[in-house]
Amino acid sequence: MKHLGVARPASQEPAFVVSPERGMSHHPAVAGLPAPGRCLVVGILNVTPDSFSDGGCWLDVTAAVAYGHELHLQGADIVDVGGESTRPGAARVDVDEELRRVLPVIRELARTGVVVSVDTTRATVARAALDAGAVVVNDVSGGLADLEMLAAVAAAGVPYILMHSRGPSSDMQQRAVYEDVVADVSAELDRRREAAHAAGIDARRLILDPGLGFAKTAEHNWQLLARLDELLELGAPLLVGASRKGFLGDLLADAGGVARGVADRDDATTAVSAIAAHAGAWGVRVHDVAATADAVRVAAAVRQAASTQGAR
Ligand code: PMM
Repeated sequence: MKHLGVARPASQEPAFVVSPERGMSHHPAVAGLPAPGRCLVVGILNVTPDSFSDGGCWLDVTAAVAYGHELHLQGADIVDVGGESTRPGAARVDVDEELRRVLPVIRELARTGVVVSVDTTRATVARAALDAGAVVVNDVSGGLADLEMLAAVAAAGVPYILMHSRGPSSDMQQRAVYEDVVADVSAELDRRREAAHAAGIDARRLILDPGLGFAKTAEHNWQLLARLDELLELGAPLLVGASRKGFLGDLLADAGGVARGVADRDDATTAVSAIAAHAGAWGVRVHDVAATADAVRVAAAVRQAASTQGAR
């Protein structure tokens, strides 16, 4: 069941960090973004007609802004606004249309104090979104779709979410071939990170994301989740985006093998988020913010208890 929570003021956040000596790292901080000492909740707001889960829901600016505020009140640390669907097979949207969709929403959310990221692969859209008040660029292409992207982010000096993918959504699943998916994704992320550094993006502002579902089969996604510790060895804050994705639908298929519908994958998503947060992820990108806000606090409490093991 959905519920409307009220965002906790910063003063009530558990002000702890986990001892790295006990094998768990501190929750990493990213310069310029909230650092509550737990995994961050990134709420998804797709202003698109065709995203796989919430496509068509928030095309109206007023409705989209109201929903962004709802996500914020439910506990989203960041609201991620996107104007182009990245579902497998999706066609590209015109740049003017992408701008028309996201800018008014970003402007109003930012004006009212919401921390906003823009989910785009285009430098033009990133620049305009930052001008409108966004403070993070989330690029599912990791800088590969638009060769101006890394320089644009470097010039703006804002945090950059660099996600692993292997080319456009239109045919990405054909490229889901790996020797060892975790080692290969780590190596490819590392190379893109080098490119980001070379372009002038500060390491303190770089977040890496394994890109669940992007050129990955269900088994690849499970391997990446099972071995998040190896991805964390890259030494960068890690964002995990499993929300409502197909591999969860497959996992929860009915007796006839029919995948669970997107609207009924939130509990499984929350379970993934708890696991990722416990493993030390910097953030999780989700549709169901209220449940996730609770889950990341549970994970933080367990990490905290682990760090004080033996305390009387
Ligand atoms: N997934 C989608 C879109 N943007 N961004 C990041 N950083 N990581 C993701 O896993 C990711 C993303 C696709 O999901 P959606 O259509 O529900 O937004």
